[in-house]
Amino acid sequence: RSVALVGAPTNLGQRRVGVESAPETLRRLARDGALAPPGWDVHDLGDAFAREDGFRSAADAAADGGATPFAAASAAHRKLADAVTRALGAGRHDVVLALGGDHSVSIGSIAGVLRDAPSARIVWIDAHADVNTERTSPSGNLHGMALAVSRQRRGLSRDDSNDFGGAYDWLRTTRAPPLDLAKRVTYVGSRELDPGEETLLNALNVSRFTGVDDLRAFTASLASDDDPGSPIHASLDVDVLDPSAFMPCVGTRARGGLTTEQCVDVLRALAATGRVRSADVVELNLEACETDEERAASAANAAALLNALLKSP
Ligand code: DIR
Ligand code: MN
Ligand code: MN
Ligand code: MN
Repeated sequence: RSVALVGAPTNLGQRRVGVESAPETLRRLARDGALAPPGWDVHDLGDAFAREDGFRSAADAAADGGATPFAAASAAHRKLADAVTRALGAGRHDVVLALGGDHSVSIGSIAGVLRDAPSARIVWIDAHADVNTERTSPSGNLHGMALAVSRQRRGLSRDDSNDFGGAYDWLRTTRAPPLDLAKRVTYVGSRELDPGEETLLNALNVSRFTGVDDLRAFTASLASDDDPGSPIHASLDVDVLDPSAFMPCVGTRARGGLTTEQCVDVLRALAATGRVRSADVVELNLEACETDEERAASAANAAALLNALLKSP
């Protein structure tokens, strides 16, 4: 079986430098044979855009008040969407993995996936819900708005100016339908929601599985899915793991969280459906932690999660 890697080396969706280097880290693990289980063949398709196009220094972020540079972020995401659609369409790969980068890259990968398969399901595995709009976002960081953009193609701007300066207008002219949160999205592991996100998800009645019992309920629910034919895109923010024990190297540490083993179980259950066609792995930031031990553990745990997504033939 074949897994394709597409790099998305960007930090534009948040303010910390370092997350743009994760594709290189994950590739190194792939070259060392640590990324795919036996029976899988790794095909590295390179980066969807140049690192310079997705990079902002900490000084730049401070200079512009930390606000997301939407035009630059959007241009990178558009290239990722094209790379993902191309990789899926070629039919040569069983699974396509987008390697972030911060979680805003999912705006691109989801557009790319929905263009290939409009009925795809999104499983959002993350400590956070990433469904803030410009109005509800406490941070102004685009990585916390990825699903809101995929859903509405607009950010409900704070000041009633054009949303994102029109940067995401291209989403309206792709063949990708807007993402229906209630019908297509399931949250796993979300534990730190902002007030506006909580209100929205409750109003739309979006499925969320958080605690340990919930995780079991989620894996059980996969067997009785009402739409077993549709492909699954797993969007994996590694901050879903407990930062104190398993994933210290992330930009936003949320108290508590899954053990690596719990997350592996969820991912294996997803893989066992045979429906996982694509995934993101995002937010690994080896500059956001202190020691070499933390870096080694975080990278190894990220690789363990990716391996669990690939079903043994
Ligand atoms: C927070 C953090 N909810 C925000 N989001 C993160 O900025 O909107 N998502 N870190 O992964
Ligand atoms: Mn091959
Ligand atoms: Mn996230
Ligand atoms: Mn997160």
